[in-house]
Amino acid sequence: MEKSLVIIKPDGVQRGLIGEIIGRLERRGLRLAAMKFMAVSSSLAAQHYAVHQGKPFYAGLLDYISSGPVVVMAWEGPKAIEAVRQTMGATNPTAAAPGTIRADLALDIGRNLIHASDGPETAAFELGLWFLPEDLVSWARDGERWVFE
Ligand code: IDP
Ligand code: MG
Repeated sequence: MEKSLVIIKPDGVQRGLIGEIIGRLERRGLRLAAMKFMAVSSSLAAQHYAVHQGKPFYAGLLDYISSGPVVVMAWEGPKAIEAVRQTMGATNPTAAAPGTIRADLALDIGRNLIHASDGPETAAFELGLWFLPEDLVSWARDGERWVFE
């Protein structure tokens, strides 16, 4: 089953939106496979966002992601990567579709609450960066056949 690496960024934690964000992913039907609450070191932040090195917002982005604790999760399901990106909404909250996490709960591109993997290769890299293989729990929910065909 496809997995996506999702982070509730420090603004989501500080604003008390952990439950709201998890609730949206849970209600969508995605299945939680791993979760931890942690501080982000500057070296982990740099590895996670290495792809953005050199961009004007890079330094601010590293400060932002390591400015407070985060919730890091793996969510799985059919087309989980695409499904989470859709539920999350576009990078800039004011360009995100209404009904998405970013449009409904955020305003600024630099305070957009949540990270999610953007493709299968990114997901594999990010899951390996944030979790050990044994952190990923293999399980099935009762009643899952009513969500996964
Ligand atoms: P994504 O989070 O939707 O995948 P990316 O383009 O991968 O968006 O950018 C990573 C993160 O960098 C964004 O979520 C946002 O926090 C930050 N970011 C992207 N573009 C800007 C910008 O123009 N100004 C400030 N922060 C930005
Ligand atoms: Mg991205």
